Amino acid sequence: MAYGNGDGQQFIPLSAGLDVAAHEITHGVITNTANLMYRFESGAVNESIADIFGVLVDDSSWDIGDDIIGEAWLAEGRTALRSLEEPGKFPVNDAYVEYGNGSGVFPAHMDEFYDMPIQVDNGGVHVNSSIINHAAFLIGDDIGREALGNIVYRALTVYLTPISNFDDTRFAFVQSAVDLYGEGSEEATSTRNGFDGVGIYEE
Ligand SMILES: [Ca+2]
Ligand SMILES: [Zn+2]
Repeated sequence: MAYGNGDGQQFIPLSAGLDVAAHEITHGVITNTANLMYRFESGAVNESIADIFGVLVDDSSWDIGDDIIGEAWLAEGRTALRSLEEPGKFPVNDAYVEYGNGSGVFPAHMDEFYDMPIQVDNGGVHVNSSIINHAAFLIGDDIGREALGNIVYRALTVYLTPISNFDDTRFAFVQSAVDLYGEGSEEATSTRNGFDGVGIYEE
């Protein structure tokens, strides 16, 4: 695997972040399981699952990249790349702002979805991923990281496919929670609530 060395200003060498390493290795797991197509919503789900396992492996926070930010960004108050807990803490790349609602920050709800063309970040894979990320945070905050990991891993390996969109991802996570913990379980209820919380509702 190849990681960037960073520019020494915004980033130090990216392999210094356990969450970044876990994110990249999870892409290998995804490619060999659901193989979510790396564009638009399926690509954002791919990115989100890499972030989810990033914060499950590096469980000191719900932020991605908090160990690899360089002096220049730290001085500006930029302490990580993305946050699952509070996506809107961090700005998106300047080039992406025009496709959103004007806030210029990562989205945490479908109301804030960035409508990006394929030429720009493969249709927003690193941006709209924050919506699924935040659902995962809401679930994990409720039932714990271990149960969240079990649910997401089952969804990835049993239910998600190359063309799964956000609605399909809700179905996959909820069904996995029901399979593992039961229809009336707290885990199943929390999973439904997590997706409701980001505006992805039962079809
Ligand atoms: Ca982290
Ligand atoms: Zn990635």
